[in-house]
Amino acid sequence: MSRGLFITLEGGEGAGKSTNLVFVRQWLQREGHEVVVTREPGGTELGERVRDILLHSKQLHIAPESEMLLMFAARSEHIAKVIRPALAAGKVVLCDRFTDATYAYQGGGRGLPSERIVAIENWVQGDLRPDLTLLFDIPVEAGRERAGQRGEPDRFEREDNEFFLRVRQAYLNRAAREPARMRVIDASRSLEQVERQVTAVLEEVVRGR
Ligand code: Z5A
Repeated sequence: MSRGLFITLEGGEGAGKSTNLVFVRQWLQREGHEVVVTREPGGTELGERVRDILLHSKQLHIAPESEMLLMFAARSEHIAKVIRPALAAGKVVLCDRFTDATYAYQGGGRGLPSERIVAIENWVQGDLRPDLTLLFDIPVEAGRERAGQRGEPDRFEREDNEFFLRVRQAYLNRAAREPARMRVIDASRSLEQVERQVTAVLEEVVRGR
């Protein structure tokens, strides 16, 4: 393999990304791939600090434009230090959220025009795009119910249902425009049924390469 494979996991709150990330990693390792697991915002020292600001600054009002630029600042570091080196070494990069989340949350959720996101995406990423994105889709209420069983909500989790409905729609719109890359998984099903859908996609896309 001359270049590794870049796989991202996306979805609304409580959709099961973190749960399924473990399943995807194990599937890839059984297939003989070397896997680098990472996340956004985060994945580097700078990225994790930015994540802390973005998720846990309870009193700080952050303008949507600043929020988007912070996501891309963290991403730029992540691409340079983690993602590109791993791909160049032929590894599989498995990333919990990437730029589709910016289109969904800062675009759909916060209402920033997608042309601005496109411009910064092109500048920061050059030609780097995920090879495969698994979109874990679940109705907002059901996802929030699953997520709500955890501790105190972060800055995003405190948003209302309308915000998350826009996020979900933005994700689904992107998947409809790029069906080959972005595969929608019905995450409202049982874990076993979700894993079956994920396996089918991995067999088709990863084994098929
Ligand atoms: N963000 C952004 O705004 N812009 C960007 O560009 C980027 C990110 C990159 C951090 O994300 C926040 O950053 C995110 C968007 C923003 N904010 N939000 N909301 P995160 O990924 O770290 O946090 P999260 O979205 O809150 O993830 P999450 O709520 O942990 O969701 P999840 O990982 O998809 O869910 P989970 O932890 O795997 O599962 C939730 C629970 O459901 C858990 O108890 C599971 O055991 C259970 N579960 C999972 N699957 C099932 C099934 N199939 N049946 C029953 N129960 C299940």
